[in-house]
Amino acid sequence: MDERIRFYQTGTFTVGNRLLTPQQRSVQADIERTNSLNSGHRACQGCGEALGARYAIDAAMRACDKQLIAANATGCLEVFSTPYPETSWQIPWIHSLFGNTAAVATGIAAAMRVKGRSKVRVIAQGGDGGTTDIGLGCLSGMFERNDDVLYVCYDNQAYMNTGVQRSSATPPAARTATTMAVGHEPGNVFGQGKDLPRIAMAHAIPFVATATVADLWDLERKVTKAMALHGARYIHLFVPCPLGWGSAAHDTIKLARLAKETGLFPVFEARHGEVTEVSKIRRRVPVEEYLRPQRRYAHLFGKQPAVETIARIQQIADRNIRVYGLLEEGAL
Ligand SMILES: Cc1ncc(C[n+]2csc(CCOP(=O)(O)OP(=O)(O)O)c2C)c(N)n1
Ligand code: SF4
Repeated sequence: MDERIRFYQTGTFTVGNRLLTPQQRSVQADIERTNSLNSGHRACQGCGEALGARYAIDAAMRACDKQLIAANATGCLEVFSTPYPETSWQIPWIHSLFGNTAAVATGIAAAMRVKGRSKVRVIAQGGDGGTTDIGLGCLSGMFERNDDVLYVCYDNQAYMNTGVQRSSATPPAARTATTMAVGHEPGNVFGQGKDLPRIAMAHAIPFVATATVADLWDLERKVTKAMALHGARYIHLFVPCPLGWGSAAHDTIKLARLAKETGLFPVFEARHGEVTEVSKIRRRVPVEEYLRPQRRYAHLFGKQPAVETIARIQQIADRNIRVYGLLEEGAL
């Protein structure tokens, strides 16, 4: 009798994969993986962005039979991977300006179409600053025209490459170089920020998904799905940054998992503007568990803990849980 394989048995990319059929195995378990972002780059130890990019781009390469071109916004991913004249990329890759990656990718896709090279697929990628702030106009245009590009945003919640300045994806209360932990309301202000996955969904494009580097199998699956489609597609990937967050390098995966399990970062998939799938929370975690290990929130846990601020952050998580229906039935 076949026995159902449990998540934890396949959650690793080493031993667990052997329990699966070759078709079900992760891209990284495949000896044929491309190593698109090869070793030798200069990312910090424990960089979530480097990890996410490696898995996302290798999955995309497999999905299109290695016929892939990537455009990359200025930012950590570009800087640590490609200090000219060196590069860690093993794929055709172009560095765009900080704000025009989506437009550059659109141009590449158009050129390939004109040349009749319909098998060549295009990815655009950038950080949350390049995506939610300076690149948003080009990205919205790409969505609105339904250009044939998959855009991946690596969200580390600030402008890391230039020294940790606030972006419109920086969460409330977080300390950055421009939202200091001083004054009446230390850290970043409470407010709407920009919820890029929802903004992408408002364009009713064929595919929008969120993912974290805590579940790389899910990331590969979503990239593979996105690559099977044509038109504008968007993946928003949560990538902890030890340097900017003041977290331990070995806590990157743990923090990504806690962001999901608290409800602060909802993991879901949407087609044509409608949510079609959510990753449920298996063990609900109070936000404090996620905030405490990060020095960017240290001011909340001084001699007098900022109980009210923590409660406001908890409200954000609770709202996400309610809006997206994140709690698994019978979750603890
Ligand atoms: C027009 C322009 N303004 C500012 C910069 C300087 N700059 C380069 S990278 C960067 C921050 C990138 O932040 P983000 O997009 O969040 O990516 P991360 O480095 O966090 O991965 C800035 C401000 C630039 N290159 N071009
Ligand atoms: S600053 Fe952050 S995003 Fe940039 S390389 Fe270091 S860990 Fe990665």
